[in-house]
Amino acid sequence: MAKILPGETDIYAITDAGLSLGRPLEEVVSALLGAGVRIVQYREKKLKAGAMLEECRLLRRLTSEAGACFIVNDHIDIAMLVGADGVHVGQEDLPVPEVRRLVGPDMIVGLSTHMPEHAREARGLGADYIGVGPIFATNTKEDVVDPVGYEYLDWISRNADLPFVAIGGIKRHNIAEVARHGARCCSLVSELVGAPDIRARVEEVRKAMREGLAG
Ligand code: 3NM
Repeated sequence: MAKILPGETDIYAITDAGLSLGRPLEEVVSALLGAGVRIVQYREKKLKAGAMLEECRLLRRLTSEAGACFIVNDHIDIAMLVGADGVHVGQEDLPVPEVRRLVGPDMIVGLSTHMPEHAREARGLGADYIGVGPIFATNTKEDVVDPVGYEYLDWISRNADLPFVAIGGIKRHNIAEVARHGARCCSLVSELVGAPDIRARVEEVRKAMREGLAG
């Protein structure tokens, strides 16, 4: 078990089998962890619950061995069954207070937010961190809201009362700019799991982010 929040680390990786160039989940996540990624979220929309449970058991083992934090998207039951470090929900999923009632005080609860109003509510609802996005257009998430651009990110950088992770369309060519707008932690899906050499891609992304943070 490793409870690591956005802000305590720079990269927050999210799985997506459909973007992983046909490679098995174990290979993809092992590469991410081998590259030093310290938060991994399991986010798969197309599998049945039984198959998800098996995959989450595997990721719990891999992340524990690596001392990394393991978050499950949406599926509170599976997160609890495998002893994940946290769960992540969206605005239209189970409300955070109900999630908290289920998972108890210790599990991390993350909430996707898309506007200052969502962010202002998040802490009172009991969220431990928020996602801020989509910063740019993305094809990775279905039913995604319009990009929030830098406006919301700039606002959150000045006003955040919770750790936050920027997400949505973040790539190695724009991450320095995202960091300059105040993001200390970025979540990337297609840019990482879709890279032919995941380790090399994580290093590239990290380097670009460091350059952005350095100003
Ligand atoms: N959540 P990519 S955007 C899972 O804005 C997810 O809440 C978002 O994928 C949000 O890095 C997104 O490939 C997908 O653009 C991000």
